Amino acid sequence: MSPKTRMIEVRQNVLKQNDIVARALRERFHGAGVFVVSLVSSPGAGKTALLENTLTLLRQQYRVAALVGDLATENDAARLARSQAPVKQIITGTVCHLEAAMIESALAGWKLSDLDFLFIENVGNLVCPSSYDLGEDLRLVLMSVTEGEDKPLKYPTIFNSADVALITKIDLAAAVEFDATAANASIQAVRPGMAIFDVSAKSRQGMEEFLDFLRSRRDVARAVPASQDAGAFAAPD
Ligand SMILES: Nc1nc2c(ncn2[C@@H]2O[C@H](COP(=O)(O)OP(=O)(O)O)[C@@H](O)[C@H]2O)c(=O)[nH]1
Ligand SMILES: [Mg+2]
Repeated sequence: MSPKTRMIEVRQNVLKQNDIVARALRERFHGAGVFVVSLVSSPGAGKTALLENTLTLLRQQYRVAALVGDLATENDAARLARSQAPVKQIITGTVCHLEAAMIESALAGWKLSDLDFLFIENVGNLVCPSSYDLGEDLRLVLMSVTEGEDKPLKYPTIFNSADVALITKIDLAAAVEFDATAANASIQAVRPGMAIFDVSAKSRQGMEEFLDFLRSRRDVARAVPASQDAGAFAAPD
């Protein structure tokens, strides 16, 4: 057996184990009636800024909480905690993505049935998080106007693993001569029909439409029996 064959086998086993934990998490989330939304993007695309706003605005009406993953520091948890929502930092050390088992451990001590929404900010990375199901109902992929319109073409896997795209920092679009038509075409080329929201965490442009979307997706998810919902995530090959 070559070392390469062995590496592939180990990777398949890790992913399989993750899928088992993720499936159990998804059933637990659904049983508790909590709608779980994860965020993936490159570092600095604006996940924490968007999430801080989301928690602050949704908290007026819903019970919300967040988990946030980074290789090091509790900086993002401190930013998110300004919303007054319960927040926990997951420190991954050298690991470039969150795994379902990390979510399971981080949830110890939290009563899920006390929550309407749980948000999970993944480690900033456009490659590693794509293969790991976290049991979430909805995965958002963020792409900021400063990153280049062709990012979806360069990193198709992460866009394929997500349900919805958000174009962030839209307040900076004119300053960086952002080409919205090209960006939308890149996303649609990789994932035809994908819903796209333009948002700014600074000006809050687009936030209400985005929050309305989250509310309606939660209402729809809660109307579906748990048995029909399990295994919604399709990890890319
Ligand atoms: N102008 C502008 N800056 C933003 C926006 N969202 C985030 N930023 C800035 O972009 C940087 C990275 O944001 P952060 O939320 O930490 O990104 P993350 O690494 O994806 O969590 C910070 O300096 C933010 O203040 C936005 O909507 N508009
Ligand atoms: Mg962050």
